[in-house]
Amino acid sequence: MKLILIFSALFGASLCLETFVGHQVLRIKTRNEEEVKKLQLLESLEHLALDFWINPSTPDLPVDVRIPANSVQAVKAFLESYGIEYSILIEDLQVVLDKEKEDMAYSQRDRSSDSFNYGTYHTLDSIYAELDHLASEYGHIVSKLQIGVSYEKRPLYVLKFSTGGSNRPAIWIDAGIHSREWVTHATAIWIARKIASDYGTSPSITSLLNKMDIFLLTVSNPDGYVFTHTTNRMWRKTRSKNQGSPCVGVDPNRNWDAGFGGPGASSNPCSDSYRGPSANSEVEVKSVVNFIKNHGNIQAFLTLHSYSQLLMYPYGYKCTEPADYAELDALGRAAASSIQSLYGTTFTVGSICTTIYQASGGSIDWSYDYGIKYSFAFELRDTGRYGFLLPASQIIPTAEETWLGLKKIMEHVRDNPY
Ligand code: BPX
Ligand code: ZN
Repeated sequence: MKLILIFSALFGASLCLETFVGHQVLRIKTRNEEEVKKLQLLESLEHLALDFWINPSTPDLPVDVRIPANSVQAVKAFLESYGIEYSILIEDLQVVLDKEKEDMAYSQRDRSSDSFNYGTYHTLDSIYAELDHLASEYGHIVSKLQIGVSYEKRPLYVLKFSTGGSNRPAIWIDAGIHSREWVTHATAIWIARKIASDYGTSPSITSLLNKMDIFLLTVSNPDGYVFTHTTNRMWRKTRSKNQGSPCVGVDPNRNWDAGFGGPGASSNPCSDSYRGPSANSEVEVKSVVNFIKNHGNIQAFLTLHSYSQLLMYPYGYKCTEPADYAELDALGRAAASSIQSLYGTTFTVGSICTTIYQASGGSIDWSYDYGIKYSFAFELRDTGRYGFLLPASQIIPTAEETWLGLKKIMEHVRDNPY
């Protein structure tokens, strides 16, 4: 009997979940290049197993890092020995994760109706079921397409919003390319319902959809997303096997054919920013590239990440301004002020390289160089209080404000065909 109990305790479903007991998230403020260099040295110490939520790049930007329990003392001693300032963002990550799980369980049990709760986080199956609900409830404008299958053979579904015409100019929106950025999937599905229900009532969306189509990929990295639910909430990459390495996965936002292999991506399969063996090696990336190329008339490419509250345009693989800098910057600022108008949330606007850090192989650099002028990346809430573990109570406010920013960009695209 005892043996059975121990057995089921060891192999029970809940124990497959990686724990983060005693993991701390620190915010480190660097004051000069020298201190940034020290953090980059810290990052290279693999035995510490640090997870940089924000990578060290310039002294202006604070760095957030998750530290496993048994590295916490060493990291603090390191920082203190160099006089580098830090504060504790999260005392014990597992406490925050337990709260998130409890919230999810609570909002899913005993539902008075079986309608989708937009104010909570969902599993992949639940999101996929809601895509079908939307396509049947709004059959006159919403349809579901499959653009490919993931590495682990899950379908990649895109919702198409269209009022007719053949191959109209279109807007692309994706979310969840990084699986741990849960508020992006939640925002995308909220936006799906918003687009569908606003058609015919909102003049702005009605005129947009009378002229253009919208394509929305709510879960760009379904294998990673499932893994964040079953095994490791902090998973970012795809789940593909890497030849000659025990480490799994490629950073799908370093895998696009734009400055591939350049600075701001890793060649180490164990890194969270591993670029992969070649551009488009990840089927999740290749499927989007094929779709965009086959479509032939995509006018905007908008991608949702979290966190940091940024609205960025190219480039990331280099630090020079794009040809359309003036227009993109002005439009980005207009979108940021629309976002701010609702709840006061402030977004910083600029190129990837000047705003967050140099990063090669990113999706919007590829889309821009491919000829899609209106290419933007959003980094949604927050600025680090909860980071990737944004409380579910902030999903709807986040979606509402993000929608205002997206709408501002989409209206500009509608009115400025090129
Ligand atoms: C976003 C778009 C293009 C290039 C880089 C980014 C930043 C993004 C990344 O490293 O891919 C940051 C993030 O969303 O993954 C995580 N974060 O900083 O919170
Ligand atoms: Zn991301």
